[in-house]
Amino acid sequence: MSYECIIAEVRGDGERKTGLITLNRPKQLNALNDQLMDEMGQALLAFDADDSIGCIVLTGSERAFAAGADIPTMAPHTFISAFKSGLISKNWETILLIRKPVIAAVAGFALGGGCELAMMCDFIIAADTAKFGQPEIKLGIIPGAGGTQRLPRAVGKSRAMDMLLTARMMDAAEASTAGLVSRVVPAEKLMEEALTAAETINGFSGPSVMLIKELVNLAYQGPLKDGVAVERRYFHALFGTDDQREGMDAFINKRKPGFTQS
Ligand code: DAK
Repeated sequence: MSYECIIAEVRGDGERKTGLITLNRPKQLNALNDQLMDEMGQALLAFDADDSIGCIVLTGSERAFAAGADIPTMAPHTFISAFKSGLISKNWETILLIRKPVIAAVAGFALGGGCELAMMCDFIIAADTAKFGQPEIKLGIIPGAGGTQRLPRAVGKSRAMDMLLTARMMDAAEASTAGLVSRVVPAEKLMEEALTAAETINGFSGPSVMLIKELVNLAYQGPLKDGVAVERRYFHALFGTDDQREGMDAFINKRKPGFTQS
């Protein structure tokens, strides 16, 4: 299939190969418009369905992974037109349907929807030139593709609030310390590193690889509220144990507790 806003290629010479998708709107710093998102979705689904492909790498240019959703396309929308047309929602989450690992290889800007797209990948390998940010607040909007949800999970609440509220960018070194990216490499080694990681994964059992992806995502995506609700029930349940009575009585009577594991 031929695409205009992306390049889709197969790399590697092992039994299982790597699907490489390169975002390709260099003049707009790979700003994400409908056509690009449609094409990327089609390429991802095609690689996922192809048994000869074990792993997918998603990348941009040296200057930008993606500088966010395409601002001139978004600008004229009203609430009603955005709501009724499902603005951007309709083709943004195809990547979440992909069962094979998707590695983001990020150089340059990964901003707004670009940062969100990288965070929807399974892990991020960053060039030392990478800059991550959620600057939507400067446009009078907020992130719309999971930035307020995935960023705190990746870097913690305080840092996420800082980035989202001040619109400051995080460089590759900080992104690594914060846990947003798995490794930082010299820019000129980015593709080699990402393709080698993909090749390593291609050498393992496909079902194991896919199950690991599914299970890590289960751990990662479980809503905090559900986890806290389960915690609350177990907390209540412990008031049915002898050890709770013993522990609290011991504290109140200033003695050492004798727990009976019951
Ligand atoms: N859209 C369109 N064009 C963009 C762009 C963007 N996001 N970012 C950059 N460009 C274009 C510039 O307009 C410029 O075009 P020409 O003037 O040359 O024609 C060209 O790329 C080069 O940009 P600059 O001249 O500005 O280059 P600099 O090196 O000076 O600055 C920059 C690079 C990345 C710091 C700057 O361009 C910048 O601040 N760009 C905007 C970044 C931004 O605000 N991104 C967030 C956009 S909002 C949703 C899903 C996702 C979203 C929303 C909803 N749903 C699923 C509902 C996402 C929203 C966003 O991402």
